[in-house]
Amino acid sequence: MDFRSDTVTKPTEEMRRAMAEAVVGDDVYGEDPTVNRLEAIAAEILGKQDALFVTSGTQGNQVAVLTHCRPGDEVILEAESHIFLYEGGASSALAGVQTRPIAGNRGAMDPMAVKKAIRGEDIHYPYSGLICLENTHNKSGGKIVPIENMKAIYEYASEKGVPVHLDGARLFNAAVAAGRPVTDFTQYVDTVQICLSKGLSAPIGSILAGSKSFIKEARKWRKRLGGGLRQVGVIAAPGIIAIQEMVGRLAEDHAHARMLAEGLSAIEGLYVDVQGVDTNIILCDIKGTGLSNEEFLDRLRQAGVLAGPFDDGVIRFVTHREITGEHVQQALVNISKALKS
Ligand code: TLP
Repeated sequence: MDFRSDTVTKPTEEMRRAMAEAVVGDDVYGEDPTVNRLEAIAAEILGKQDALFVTSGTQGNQVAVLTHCRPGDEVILEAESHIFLYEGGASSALAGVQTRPIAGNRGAMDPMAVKKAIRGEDIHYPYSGLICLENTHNKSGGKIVPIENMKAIYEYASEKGVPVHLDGARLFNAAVAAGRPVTDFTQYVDTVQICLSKGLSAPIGSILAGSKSFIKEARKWRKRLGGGLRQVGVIAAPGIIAIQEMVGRLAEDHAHARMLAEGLSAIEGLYVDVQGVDTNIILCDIKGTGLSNEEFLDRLRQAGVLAGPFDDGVIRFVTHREITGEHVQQALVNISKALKS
């Protein structure tokens, strides 16, 4: 029972068949019909003019930073965002930008703090090149950043002519849990990256979407990064199934996450803010067990349950397509036993 991440989901049988049967061509020449179809479908679903198939969420975010910014620009982002914490400093290493982290609340930056952080004209200052949002917000436990929050930030940003990019690795989780179309979120950003390879279960790939001119330039950055692939329809084919057929079922993952959160919080020594579980990520405080993260994870592993370290004394559990309701029940029994022994 692997709760480490929704990235562990394997392609479905239908996806494997689609991979085998995909009609392909050389995508660097723009001649792969399957990639072209995926990009058209994704642009339409995300409410943007155009879209680009990229290898990973990290590549999508970094191509966005590279395309929006010039070296020396400043990127305003949430202090625990994936782009800031988990992309190996790529924004500095590749785009040559500096980052301006703003502390958030449940993953949401205060729009007034963002407004204040946007630089005015002064010879000493960097240009504010980009604002990055993340929804759902991973580090705060899969929280949905409210649409009104995105709107307020977008309005300030637009006034100042600063573009807004959304790391929407799990945007469909937010949309499904909020019961809102995904375009309700994307209307308040200029560009968006979504992952096909997380809860949506494709084996690989992300989409970067935005205006026609932005995607034209982004395509060039992807090429510069060595991301211009050839008969890549074989991996775009499962992406089409992911974005067209796998979104609705994310609600199951959210129900399982709730079930797991409730069960974990009933185990002595564990604490979960059950009401705070918006989507498929659970943060479990284990300090009450007196175990270190390593000891705790080791006990779970021996009991057939995998989870991931997150912070000191905090373990992350993620639900996904390969975790059923029975798995959740079984995992709870096993965890409870493992902590008693
Ligand atoms: N997140 C992974 C790890 O990198 C932490 C996970 O298991 O959650 N944005 C967000 C919000 C993400 O959570 C991730 C992956 C990415 C971007 C990067 O996607 P990939 O792994 O495709 O580069």
